[in-house]
Amino acid sequence: MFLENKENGGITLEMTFRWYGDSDPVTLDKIRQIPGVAGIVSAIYDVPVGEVWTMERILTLKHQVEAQGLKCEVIESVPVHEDIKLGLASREEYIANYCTTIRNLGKAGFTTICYNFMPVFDWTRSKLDYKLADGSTALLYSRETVENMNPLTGELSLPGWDASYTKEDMKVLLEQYQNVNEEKLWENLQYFLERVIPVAEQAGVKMAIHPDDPPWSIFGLPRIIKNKSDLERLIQLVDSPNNGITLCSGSLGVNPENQVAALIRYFGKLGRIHFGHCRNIKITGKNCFEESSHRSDDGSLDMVDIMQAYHEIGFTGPIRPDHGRMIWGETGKPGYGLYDRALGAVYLNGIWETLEKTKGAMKNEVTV
Ligand code: DNO
Repeated sequence: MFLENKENGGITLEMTFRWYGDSDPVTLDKIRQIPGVAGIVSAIYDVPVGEVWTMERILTLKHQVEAQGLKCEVIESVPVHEDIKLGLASREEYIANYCTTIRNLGKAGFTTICYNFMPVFDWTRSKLDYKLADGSTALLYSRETVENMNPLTGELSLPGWDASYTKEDMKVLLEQYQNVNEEKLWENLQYFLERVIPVAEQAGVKMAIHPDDPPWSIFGLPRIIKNKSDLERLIQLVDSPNNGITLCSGSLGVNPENQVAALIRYFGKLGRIHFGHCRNIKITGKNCFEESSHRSDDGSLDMVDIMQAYHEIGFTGPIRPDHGRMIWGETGKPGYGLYDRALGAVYLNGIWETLEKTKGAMKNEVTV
């Protein structure tokens, strides 16, 4: 998957880029021109949640990406059906389907599956086109706005979640979650992992849970992957190297108590980080933030420290730049335009190259 640079004993960064399939205005032929991007992370978007991904569909995706000279080994995401998170009897069938999908992905040569266990809503923001001082637009989370939103009246704009819920579906789903507190959600996660991790082990696939974004409860729903102790509990639920983490700096980092680089060092040394999402955010108040460019000076996170932590642990997994702002007049999927994410990839690659070369220089100093 990832090549050792034998000459200086260094590590090649496996830089990837998220692609939303044929409907994505950011096409593969554009992505392949970003310096240093070696692979794509993607998914099959039109299979309903809970159904099996067939070999045929999986191989079509893989071959389409590889035909552009890009690697295709990471899936983001195979979504987990709500019945599994709710612990309903129907979860058996959905878990069996999930296991078949893992087996199929393994057979096709996929190494990593990113997924999440957030009830109902994936990542949540209150504004998708917040204007920054330089005229670009970014995603914004304001605690006050979200607290005043009501999922039942449609006063909601959430780019990351499945917009196919009707108001009625949403009402039923939210009612079902009345019976699921955090402990129950943990139990349901454990039940799921006890069944899928052995399959992932056999299939040679690493499961990488994405932290809750933002890492606190919204709309009264339980959220359980928010900080170090949650991640620690997660990896112990089923103690297998295939049970790991997507370390998302922007999700965890909006809570200043989460020291992102320290988390990378800690879980990286345990071999449980299987995928890195690298982005910066600017904390603007308690549980309030805006998304910034990747550059350290523009946000609250020290991206050099973060990349250094990956470098120190000898990280060999895939990494991707995460959300970007909309710049240079680009329009498209909020957070997932081409330009700012491409700048992010190049910036992260630049930091890595410096770390590699500085390491070499230090070695020389010692030996001269
Ligand atoms: C947001 C993404 C998430 C992520 C899922 C993984 O930009 O990082 O939507 O893909 O949570 O299941």
